[in-house]
Amino acid sequence: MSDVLTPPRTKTKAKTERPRLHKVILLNDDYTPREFVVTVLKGVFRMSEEQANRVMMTAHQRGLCVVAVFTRDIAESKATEATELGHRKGYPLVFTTEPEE
Ligand code: TYC
Repeated sequence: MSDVLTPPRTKTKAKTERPRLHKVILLNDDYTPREFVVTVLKGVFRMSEEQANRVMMTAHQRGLCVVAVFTRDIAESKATEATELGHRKGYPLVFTTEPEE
């Protein structure tokens, strides 16, 4: 009889990890008109007037506000689009992104 052990059979299981979500963050500044920030939030992030007002006022009072979370590509393209709308009008409005923990 042989003493050779057969190695344990290993199975590889494909694990699909959920993509990390990224936050879009609105930064306050002293120059962009409040109404313009609300218009951008409604247009780019599909918010109601009330939601947009709440987010704008939170950023205005606290310095920043998380607008929404998306997959990285969508978060980045929405932040860029919203920031460009402000810059096109000469406003220093900034939307940035950050990965969720
Ligand atoms: N602070 C601006 C003002 O007083 C309004 C504003 C709010 C700008 C939120 C940016 O993210 C912002 N005109």
